[in-house]
Amino acid sequence: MADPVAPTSPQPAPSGDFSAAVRKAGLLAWDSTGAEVDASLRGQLTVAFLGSASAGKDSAIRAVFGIDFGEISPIPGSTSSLKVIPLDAAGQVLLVNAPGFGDVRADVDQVARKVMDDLDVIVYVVNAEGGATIDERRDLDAIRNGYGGKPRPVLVCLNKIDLIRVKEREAFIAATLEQLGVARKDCVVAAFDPLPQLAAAPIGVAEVTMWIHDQLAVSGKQLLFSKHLRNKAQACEPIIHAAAKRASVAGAIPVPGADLVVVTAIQVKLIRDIAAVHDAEIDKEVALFIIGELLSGGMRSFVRWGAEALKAAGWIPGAQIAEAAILAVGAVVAGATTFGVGKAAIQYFQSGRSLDSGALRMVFDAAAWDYKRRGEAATV
Ligand SMILES: Nc1nc2c(ncn2[C@@H]2O[C@H](COP(=O)(O)OP(=O)(O)OP(=O)(O)O)[C@@H](O)[C@H]2O)c(=O)[nH]1
Ligand SMILES: [Mg+2]
Repeated sequence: MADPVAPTSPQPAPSGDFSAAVRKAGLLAWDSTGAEVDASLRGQLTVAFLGSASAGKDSAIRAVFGIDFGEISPIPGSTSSLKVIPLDAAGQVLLVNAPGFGDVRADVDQVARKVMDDLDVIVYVVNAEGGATIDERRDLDAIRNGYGGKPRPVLVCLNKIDLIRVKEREAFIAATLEQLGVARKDCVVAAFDPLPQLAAAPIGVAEVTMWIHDQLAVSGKQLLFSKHLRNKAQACEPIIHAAAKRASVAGAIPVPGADLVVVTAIQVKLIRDIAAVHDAEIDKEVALFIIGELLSGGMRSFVRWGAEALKAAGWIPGAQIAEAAILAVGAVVAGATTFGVGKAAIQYFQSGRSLDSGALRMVFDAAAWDYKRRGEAATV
């Protein structure tokens, strides 16, 4: 067996070189990611909220998008039972609010029917109080098989869960899902408009947005969706998780000599996506400052941990040693730093674009450690 190569004596990573490398990779990524973000904001997205009377469709739309359906003019061709409203002036993003029963396409005109045929995602709201009915099962089966013959993702929301006693909830959820023939992964337990004495805030909104985001990632429409959500910070969560996952899969290592280009490109794109969700412009220099400051400035705790962990794994810049160990550490570092960059970017936009680097660093470090800890917990 070959002798393991002794790690080099611990030296701080050359942060000057590292900053320059990050900047170079960031500049490279800047131009290409701009076109990518623009492209993902084009196109058409339609999300439908279906369900029986009083199930909570309007409440769901209010909790997720922050709009009151009744106050916006529906597009012509809608009826009182099926309403279609645009979320933006160009009508790129449409919401449908309709009863679930029967073929609602039958009694609307061609425009609304076309909308129903082009649905991207369906949220089917069930009133938990009283449980699911046979009609709802039949209706849901028809919806799952597709309007216009096209099957599409259907999320079932068991709404008004606040009205079910806490100790009865789990059994109730299991029984209702069984009755509806729905897998747990395609269900969110929710209370979109809970009684204030039972829950202080809506329940399940983050899970609904996460589920829809992940479904839309297949067609590349997720950013268009996130941009219209009520809670901007929450809207960015699935984007950050997806980026961190991509970064860690890339297994690249944000220290000199490693595949910095891939991870930096993911991070630049992440910051641009977060800017788009906040409807804000982001300056190239600001984006590069955020990434550069967080990853290199002063070698703070998380980045220092990464550099030292890599050395412990036998990493020497430029050499191909203990590759598997390096990849494992590199994946954690890439995922965690990307997660941290995303959280710091949210902080930047939420604070009205104030570049307080001390505050950004605190957010970054806490998020990166948190991501690492949760990653370890998941692999135990
Ligand atoms: N306790 C409780 N009540 C809710 C919840 N969600 C909605 N409601 C109430 O249920 C009633 C119906 O809610 P809507 O959102 O109007 O339901 P809808 O599906 O749009 O109803 P229709 O358009 O009439 O079919 C309202 O009084 C809501 O306040 C919830 O999570 N918990
Ligand atoms: Mg309604």
